[in-house]
Amino acid sequence: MAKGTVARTRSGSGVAAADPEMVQLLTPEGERVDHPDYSVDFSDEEYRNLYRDLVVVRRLDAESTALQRQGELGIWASLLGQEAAQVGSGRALRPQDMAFPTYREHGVLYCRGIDPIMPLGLFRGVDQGGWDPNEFKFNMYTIVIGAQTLHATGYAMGINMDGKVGSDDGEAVIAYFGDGATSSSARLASRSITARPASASRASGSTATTCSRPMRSPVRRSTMPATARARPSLRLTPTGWVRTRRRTTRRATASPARWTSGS
Ligand SMILES: Cc1ncc(C[n+]2csc(CCOP(=O)(O)OP(=O)(O)O)c2C)c(N)n1
Repeated sequence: MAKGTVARTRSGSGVAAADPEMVQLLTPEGERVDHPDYSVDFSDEEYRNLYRDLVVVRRLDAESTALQRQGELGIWASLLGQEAAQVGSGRALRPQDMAFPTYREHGVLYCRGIDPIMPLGLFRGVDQGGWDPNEFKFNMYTIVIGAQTLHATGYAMGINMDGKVGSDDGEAVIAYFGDGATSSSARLASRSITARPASASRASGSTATTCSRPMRSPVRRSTMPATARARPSLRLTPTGWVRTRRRTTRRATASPARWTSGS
């Protein structure tokens, strides 16, 4: 801990004054700093347990990477270098809190008590992962970049409507995503929906998303399915997208009424 150094806090740009401040407990140089509300005082055993978690998830990751190299897995999304961010946030969650991972949060999965062998089925292509998200409060891995930020936002809106916030038995929601996802349309839409993007960054990006006000606009141009924008010959019907006669004239697609009617 840096002596006499106080943790930095700042409001995110464009965030209303009532919004929570970002709390930063590590300097960019990796130096621990003190904070009156967030001091950490672990016992030796707790430190040993956290360190054990780091070693275990790195070992599991190394083994899974080896399985991928041997052709046993089609692909493996390694957590190498993100162990502390995952174990730290995973162990900070209470049982009732809900986590929305990408495809790389094996350390958080481990902290939620899920058998760490379960993601191997997904990466081998034989199942979808297989754990019960409700039982473990850990959603299924999400391959579509940024999509889980919308799922987390909707979930946060739900617990907000249920009044499960601001008390000891209140629930928190955390969504993980990489820096590439920050420019995905899903992430931008979830950000525009949420009132309080109280957030923290992991080594390669994660954000805790909370929500306390409704969506501003139910349909935004940027959230239209890419297929609808790129393929005006597709039409949305109650049973899904159907292919229609390809247009020969250029039509405006800015109006939702036009691109959904297919006329
Ligand atoms: C909507 C969508 N577009 C493209 C991809 C292909 N894809 C898989 S991983 C990846 C990179 C994601 O980068 P980042 O969000 O930084 O996460 P990282 O994997 O680096 O943790 C992309 C583009 C995808 N899965 N989903």
